[in-house]
Amino acid sequence: MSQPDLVLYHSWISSASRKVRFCLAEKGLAYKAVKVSLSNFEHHSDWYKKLNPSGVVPALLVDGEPIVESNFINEYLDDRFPSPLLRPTDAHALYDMRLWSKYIDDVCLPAIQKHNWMTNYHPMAREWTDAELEERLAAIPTENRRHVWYRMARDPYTADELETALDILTDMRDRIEARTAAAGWITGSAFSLADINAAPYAKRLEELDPTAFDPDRFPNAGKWWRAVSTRPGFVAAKIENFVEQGQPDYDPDI
Ligand SMILES: N[C@@H](CCC(=O)N[C@@H](CS)C(=O)NCC(=O)O)C(=O)O
Repeated sequence: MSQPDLVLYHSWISSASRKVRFCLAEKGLAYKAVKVSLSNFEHHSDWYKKLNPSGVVPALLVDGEPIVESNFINEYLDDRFPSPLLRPTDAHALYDMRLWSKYIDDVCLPAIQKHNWMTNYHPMAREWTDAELEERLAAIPTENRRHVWYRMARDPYTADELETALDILTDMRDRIEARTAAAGWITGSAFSLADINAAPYAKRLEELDPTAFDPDRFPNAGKWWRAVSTRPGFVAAKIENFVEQGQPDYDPDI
């Protein structure tokens, strides 16, 4: 069977996009990457909301059909292209992989977002006039993200909120330290989507706290992070420094 046509609408610095790039690379799948500029609000444009009605990246077109939600995209890829298999076959381990991936999306994403958005979007959004703000908010399809963009413009995250967010990511590291004690991977006995889905968060945590994966203090998590971040798939996915990769002129061929 020939490979379907895959087009990934993504942002280099988006953790959810990074998860999908990592999965595509691990599977050796060829795809076209289309950059969606978040600072130019391309993700809130009508054409993009037809691909992802939530107005967030990523979206993957499979033979022209959009699929969304990075956890589900990665599972879809594993269903459709099972070699190499990236999910455990044991029912309980599979359940655990899904629970972990939901935790990453529900808990770690909003935490990382606080730091990323204060760096990237608050300096721009605070300059908007009330009329500009109203126009921007009107294009955002979900209440949750309207609220976050409002906060970027008028009510930035406080030092306490940023500290709590970092604590959440540090707790993720502690969970990884405990989970990897048995077999070196987050779920079950092999590298899986659980590891892929956590990797962009580990990368960003290490940038915010360079000691986060210190192998002397966190031997299991340190070893795990070295194993994950040196995989050819991780390197091919270009999960790189957030600030450098967030520059408008960063757009290498993938
Ligand atoms: N649950 C979604 C989250 C997607 C998401 O939040 N994407 C972020 C980047 S990591 C985004 O598009 N942010 C821009 C915005 O909300 O305006 C997924 O996993 O695909």
